[in-house]
Amino acid sequence: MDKQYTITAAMAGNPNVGKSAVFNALTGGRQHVGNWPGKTIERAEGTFVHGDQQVRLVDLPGTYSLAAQSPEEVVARDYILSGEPDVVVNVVDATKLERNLNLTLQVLELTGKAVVALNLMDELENEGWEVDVGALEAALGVPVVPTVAIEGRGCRELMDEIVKVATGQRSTHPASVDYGVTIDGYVHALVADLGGLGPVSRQRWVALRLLEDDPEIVAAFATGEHTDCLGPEGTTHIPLQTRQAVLSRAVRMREGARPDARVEIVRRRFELAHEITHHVARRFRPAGDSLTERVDRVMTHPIWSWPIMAAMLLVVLWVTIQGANVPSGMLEGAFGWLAEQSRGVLTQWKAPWWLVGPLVDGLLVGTGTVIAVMLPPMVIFFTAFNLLEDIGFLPRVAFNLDRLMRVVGSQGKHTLVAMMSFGCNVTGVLTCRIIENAKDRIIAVVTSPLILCNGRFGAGLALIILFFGASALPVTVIFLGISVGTMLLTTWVLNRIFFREEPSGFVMELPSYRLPKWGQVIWRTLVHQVGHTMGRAILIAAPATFLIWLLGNLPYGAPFEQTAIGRLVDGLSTVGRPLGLTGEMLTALLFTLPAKEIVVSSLAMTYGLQTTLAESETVLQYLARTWSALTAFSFLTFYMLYLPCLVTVWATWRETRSLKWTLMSLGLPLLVATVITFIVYQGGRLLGF
Ligand SMILES: Nc1nc2c(ncn2[C@@H]2O[C@H](COP(=O)(O)OP(=O)(O)OP(=O)(O)O)[C@@H](O)[C@H]2O)c(=O)[nH]1
Ligand SMILES: [Mg+2]
Repeated sequence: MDKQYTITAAMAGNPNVGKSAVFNALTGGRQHVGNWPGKTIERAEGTFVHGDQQVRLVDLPGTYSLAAQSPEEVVARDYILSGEPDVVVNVVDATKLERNLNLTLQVLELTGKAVVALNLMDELENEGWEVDVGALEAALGVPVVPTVAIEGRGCRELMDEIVKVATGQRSTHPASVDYGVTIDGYVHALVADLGGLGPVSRQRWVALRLLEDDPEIVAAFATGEHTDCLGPEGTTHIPLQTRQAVLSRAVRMREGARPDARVEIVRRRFELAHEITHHVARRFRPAGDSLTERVDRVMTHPIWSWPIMAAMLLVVLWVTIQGANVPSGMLEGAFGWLAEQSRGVLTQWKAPWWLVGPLVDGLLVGTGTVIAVMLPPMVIFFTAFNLLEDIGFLPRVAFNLDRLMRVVGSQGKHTLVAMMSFGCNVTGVLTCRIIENAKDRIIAVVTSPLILCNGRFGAGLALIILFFGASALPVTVIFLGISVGTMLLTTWVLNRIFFREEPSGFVMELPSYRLPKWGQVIWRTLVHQVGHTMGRAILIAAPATFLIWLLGNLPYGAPFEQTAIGRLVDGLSTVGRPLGLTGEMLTALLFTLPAKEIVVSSLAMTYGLQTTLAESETVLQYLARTWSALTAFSFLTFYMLYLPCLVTVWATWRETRSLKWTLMSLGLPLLVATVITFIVYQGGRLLGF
């Protein structure tokens, strides 16, 4: 049967209430779920079948309101208003009902085709509260389904209500806010003027927004500019004169209104949310000081938070470094054995040199080395990191990082971008969208690549462990410091030199601490981080190492210096000398541009082509033996900071559409890398390292 998506449902709700968790539970999707607000930045789609209905579900970014103040709010509201969704699934955090209902009431003002998923019911109970679901349903006039998204509780019922509301089998009577006689009078008058503009509920909504001086709607009326919120046709079918007449009438009303119309609209809505909550929620166990509050007194303390965060970081890194050694050694042994066996077999079969070389020395040894040195530390580090994310530590780190960002003249949303960039610079660059101020956005985009992403950190950590052994822990901390430090410094410099505008503020909510969900943690670690990074390391490394091998062996039989790689190494060695970098290192870094993860195998190749190794020694072991600490440190400094990977460059271009800024996002990290490596190397030499 040709399956058609008969129903489209959109998720809406405050940040961090479990929208993506509900989405995943309903669709079997794998959207990022974690304990901090602001994870979902783009629309994501999934489907499920319920009875004989196909439902297309759209996950949206979280938003506290539907006022067009920030881009996330606009994404959510434009989509709800675009006319595409047949029903809105409003996910509500039951433990913060009053604040969440403020959004619910705004949604109901837009559409009566809504279902409320009252999520986090388990936490509500733990906190000693209960909600009378029937009474809430009666007060809101739309179905309310209690859910525990992470356990899949309430999903069937939710699907049921989604389908019923969308198909009209269940009629709704959405609650509406009583704005008082004055404002209601204005709204009525404006609705009469707005006759041609879609259904009455939409007219009423537009009238209220005009009274609130909503920038998007006002612009649409003033200039005829298209906006999804006014439906597919926008205002184009209303003559300009009529539009402007409506607008000036609304302005007159707004200016004449006492009390202020904008304040009154918000106040009345809050009042209703408060009333409903008061009516339906009841505490059944006396309040204690919550654990979250007690822990946060220390975690967000201006002084104590720093040593505690440092201690947590040190513990995670220590466990990673200590734990990685044994499995790394075992894997290395296993791959070494495999390579020897394969070489033996291939030689026995009289396979030609051009097959044995790339297959065994390139592919097998290369891939084996990458897996052996990178896999163990990454699995341990990311498991620990994801546990901290699930418990809810990231927003606290962001909260403290925000203090530093303020010092350098950036703050708020840039902090969130920086947090995202730690995962992946591409995501970081995409997150910059939420920054409204164009100049702040550019600064955030071009400084993102200075932050160590998963890939660079994974590969870098493996190399640090290899080169620094017992001192790996302090060295790792220094590199994290260099990364964050250079990001803060360049932000400060850019803020000082180029731009002098007020940065945008941002409120990041500190969610309650939660017990980690192991399934979620393991999935994110293995698939999103380790799988993704190792996948790139192996998939891109294979052709890259093959290419290096080929270019390093042609013409066949020629001495290394006369091959293409040999010439490249020779040429680059002069360039790298002041930074303590050899031609081999720079050649390897050149081949590492597509994906930072492949540095390990590129390095093994550029050195492996020409080095005579001791008995049963791998190239990396050889490097660890022959490189001085200063050489290794200089190389890693340059590697961690130099150019962003190609995907990040592409994302930067897509987001800025500006050649200048794309080049800047290449040039800035390169400049910073060169300067810092120069200081490190020359300083180290002066100090006698
Ligand atoms: N205990 C409990 N935790 C939940 C429940 N639903 C979600 N969570 C947790 O709440 C946190 C937030 O969930 P998400 O699904 O990422 O929230 P979101 O609304 O999509 O967040 P943003 O995309 O950042 O706006 C995660 O740590 C989830 O594991 C629930 O019903 N019970
Ligand atoms: Mg989400």
